[in-house]
Amino acid sequence: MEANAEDEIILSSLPIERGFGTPGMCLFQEFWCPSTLVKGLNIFHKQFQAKESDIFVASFPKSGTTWLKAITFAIVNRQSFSSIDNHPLLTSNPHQLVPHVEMVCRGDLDCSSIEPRVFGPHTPVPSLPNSIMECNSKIIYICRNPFDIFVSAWIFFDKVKPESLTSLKIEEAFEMYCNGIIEFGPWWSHMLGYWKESLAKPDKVLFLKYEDLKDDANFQVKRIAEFLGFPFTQEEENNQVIESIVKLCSFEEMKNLEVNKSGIVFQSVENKSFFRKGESRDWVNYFSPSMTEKLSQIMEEKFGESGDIF
Ligand code: PAP
Repeated sequence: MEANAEDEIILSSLPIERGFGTPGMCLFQEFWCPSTLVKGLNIFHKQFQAKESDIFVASFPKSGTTWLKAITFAIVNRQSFSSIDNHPLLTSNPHQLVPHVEMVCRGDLDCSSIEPRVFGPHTPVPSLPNSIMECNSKIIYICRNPFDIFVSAWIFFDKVKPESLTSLKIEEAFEMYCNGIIEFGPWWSHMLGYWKESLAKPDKVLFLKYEDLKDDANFQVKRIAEFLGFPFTQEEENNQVIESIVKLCSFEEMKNLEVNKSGIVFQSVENKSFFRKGESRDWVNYFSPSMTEKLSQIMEEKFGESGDIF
């Protein structure tokens, strides 16, 4: 069967909802997938051939993907770009250097032939291709406080949605979020899937938190490099290579680059929309007491038995 015919059959048989920024999302393999990505996801799931050296920067949207893509790219390519002055991150958005793997599979983005290849999936664990799980490729997952994810997502998707789609009021978006209805949601099963995988296979999956990166980026960058098999030498540490990567990838530096003020990725998304505040706990400026109570309850219910995920 041709891919298009197969896509149509899949799409027509799936439940559909509007997303935060997408007119139609399908419940595809138990998560909400923008219908425009079903084709890419299906190809990714069934045909993607991972290489041993591949690195996957996985995340639920708005958890710190852009930041971790930049850090990972800078760590693994530091021998090629030892001079920070002409580093690709100064002239390209991290999403151009570390492509959205579902879009690569859909045929919209090129993937680098340089190894290690670094990709950014938003796909939850159960829908990852077997080839990723069966080889020695590495997955780094970035998780963020669900309160901050909600605010970041509500604001981001409102900016990038098609003009024909009405804006969601915060109460409407919150209701959807609490029901797991958001691009790549439910967010709790996304996080739990990678959390459990990181506990079962600590050499395969590194589970990071946005808040920990904010607290001590130097320590986390060192930890990521060791996990990926690209540890810093003593000489590099003495030469402040870790600090220079942290600075290059910092919110303030990246937000103020010309490419991130004026460029576009994924055909129509402004690079600047990926850099808003870059802070933890901005949610306190948006949540009412009843929203706080409701989301806290959901987190207790979903994560209560999962130890210290938060
Ligand atoms: P994506 O999943 O669509 O790629 P993602 O990068 O995960 O988005 O999320 C963007 C959030 O990361 C924004 O958070 P905010 O809305 O709360 O501000 C953005 O500001 C933040 N962000 C982007 N780059 C950095 C960075 N270098 N350091 C810290 N936070 C960052």
